[in-house]
Amino acid sequence: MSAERITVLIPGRIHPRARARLADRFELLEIASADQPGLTQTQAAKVVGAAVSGQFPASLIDILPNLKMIASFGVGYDGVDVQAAAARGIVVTHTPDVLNDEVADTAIALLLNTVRRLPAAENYLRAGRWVQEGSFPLSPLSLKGRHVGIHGLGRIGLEIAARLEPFKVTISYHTRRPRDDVSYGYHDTLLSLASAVDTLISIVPKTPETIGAINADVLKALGPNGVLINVGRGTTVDEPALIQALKEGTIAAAGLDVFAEEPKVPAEFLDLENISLLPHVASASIPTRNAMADLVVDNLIAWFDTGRPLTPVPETPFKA
Ligand code: NAP
Ligand code: 8YV
Repeated sequence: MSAERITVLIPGRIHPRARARLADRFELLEIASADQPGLTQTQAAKVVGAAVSGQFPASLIDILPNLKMIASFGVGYDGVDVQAAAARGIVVTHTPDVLNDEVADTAIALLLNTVRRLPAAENYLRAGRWVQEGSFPLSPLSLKGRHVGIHGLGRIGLEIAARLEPFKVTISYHTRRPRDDVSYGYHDTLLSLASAVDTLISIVPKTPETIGAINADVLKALGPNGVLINVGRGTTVDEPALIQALKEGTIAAAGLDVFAEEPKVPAEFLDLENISLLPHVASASIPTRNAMADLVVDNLIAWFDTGRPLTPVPETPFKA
């Protein structure tokens, strides 16, 4: 198949490096929104590949009769209806591994920010309060001696665990299936993990099973010295339950990079002092986002040149 004649659809915005490299190689068809594609039948019939950062619903897949591949930006691909794609034999790819280090680094930074209140301390200095009022208050919490539970010990969870080891904390984890390549303590339920630890770091995908998994019971089990860090997906946390837990001291503090309805952040979070908030920046460095953009493009090129995608999602595995 000649790559020059292949039309690639881009619904919404995508990383500029991905767009530029795709434009070099393919004919691009860019539309403002996946929800209201506004394509003519002739345009829709031309689309063979797609590159997306965000939503690619079944309603869009349904109107593209010749679509063969969707390359999604990001390791989490919950915005793409993979079941609809798989049912049509459409390959979906994502961008695993190239962001593991960045996301794990951010998880550790968010943990320290949350436990030691470092952003609040910097704001205190910048506001001139050190001079006017004296030393910033001692942080009630410390990382020292903590028992950290990792919810999701996959590619990124393992990197988080590796970074935690030098902090001399105890590490345990919960996944659906235990790993045979680590010596950390395994818990077969999230509730059991939360009961055993005082610090919970969540790095699981958005799936029907994980939605609302960190609920009032899990937060209660984490306890009054408990710290919750979420760098996975916002939907994993029952946000109203977390707000209540932070207000009532059911847990001590939380650090969130992700939210259920981004970019909207519940106003109650902003009013709380025992929470550290980031606007979904865990992978957001120029080098890492460039690597993710390259993997989106390289997947499309590999697929159309060789018939073999580089990093397909498990739901649409490569079959020779
Ligand atoms: P991964 O390698 O697939 O790891 C996922 C882990 O979650 C596995 O250990 C898996 O183990 C576990 N898991 C899945 N479903 C579970 C469930 N219902 N209960 C308990 N554990 C479950 O994925 P990854 O590359 O580490 O990425 C993880 C997620 O992080 C992504 O899907 C994305 O949503 C999020 N993420 C966020 C950012 C950010 O910017 N904040 C950046 C990158 C990734 P089992 O299959 O054995 O359960
Ligand atoms: C990106 C992410 O922020 O890879 C993921 O799953 O959540 C992040 O790396 C996101 O994909 C940007 O659209």
